[in-house]
Amino acid sequence: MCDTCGCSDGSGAVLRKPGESDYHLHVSDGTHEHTPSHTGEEHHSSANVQEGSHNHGHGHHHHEGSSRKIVLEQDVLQKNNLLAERNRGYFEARHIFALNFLSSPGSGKTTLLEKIIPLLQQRIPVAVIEGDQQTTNDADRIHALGVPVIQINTGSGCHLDALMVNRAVKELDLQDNSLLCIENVGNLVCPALFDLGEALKVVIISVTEGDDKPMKYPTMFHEADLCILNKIDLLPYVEFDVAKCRENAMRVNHHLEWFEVSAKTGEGLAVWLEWLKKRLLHH
Ligand SMILES: Nc1nc2c(ncn2[C@@H]2O[C@H](COP(=O)(O)OP(=O)(O)O)[C@@H](O)[C@H]2O)c(=O)[nH]1
Ligand SMILES: [Mg+2]
Repeated sequence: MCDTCGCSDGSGAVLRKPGESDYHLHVSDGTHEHTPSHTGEEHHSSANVQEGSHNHGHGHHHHEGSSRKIVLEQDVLQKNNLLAERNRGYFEARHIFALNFLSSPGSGKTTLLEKIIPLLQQRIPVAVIEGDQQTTNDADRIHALGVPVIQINTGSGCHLDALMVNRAVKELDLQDNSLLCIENVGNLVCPALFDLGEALKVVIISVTEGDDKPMKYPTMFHEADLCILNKIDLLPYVEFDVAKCRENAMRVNHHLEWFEVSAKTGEGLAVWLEWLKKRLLHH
């Protein structure tokens, strides 16, 4: 149970592969089999938490609910962080450079991957993990490029977590000295909190979303290593102040690398790819 956002945990997620309709693997950390009573208690507690924190008429319950919520939230994130570090160690040992792509739905994560993978593939093997609540649509799009890809369907979950990535990586035949692109579930809130073991977090915003997003969702921009402003081909048609958006993003995180691109026309991609190639060399 994710008390951060109220969605279900990794145990609800399913791995799927494009073109393999029989392939269907449930993500589980095994604790359900070994400690059923404990797990049940946890779920029971979380239900109480929700009830307590929404029931403002009962002050005592509300207080009790809030304090339990903090404990559970720390527990969930701490467990995730431990597994994320294991993923990171595995990636480092095999020289796999992992990028975690984060954005609202529709900012252009998949389009960007479709554009850059054919260019990167000439230099480095690429594999992709796709995250969405339902469908293998994005994995199908990546599969068409001929690179290894696996889809994680999170069901009601609104983010990927380290366990899902850990399981997905075991199902992908990753090569040493390769690039792993992880497309997170479209959401600017919860995915920011869940370390997957990636080398870099890449946040994408598009010019149709409004230039105030870094101020409204500071955690995401604070956690990100680089920000890609996408759909700059649409700038003549929308009200979007690029300088203001960048300034807002930098205010939240002054280490943030900033790139402006159009995944549709390819404008700006060369600059970003040059930067990425340098990072790959030093990896
Ligand atoms: N005009 C324009 N449209 C884009 C661009 N990048 C993506 N799109 C469109 O935005 C929509 C969502 O893109 P998608 O890659 O599926 O977004 P995702 O949900 O973040 O993976 C699609 O209709 C894309 O064709 C871009 O640079 N310019
Ligand atoms: Mg997508």
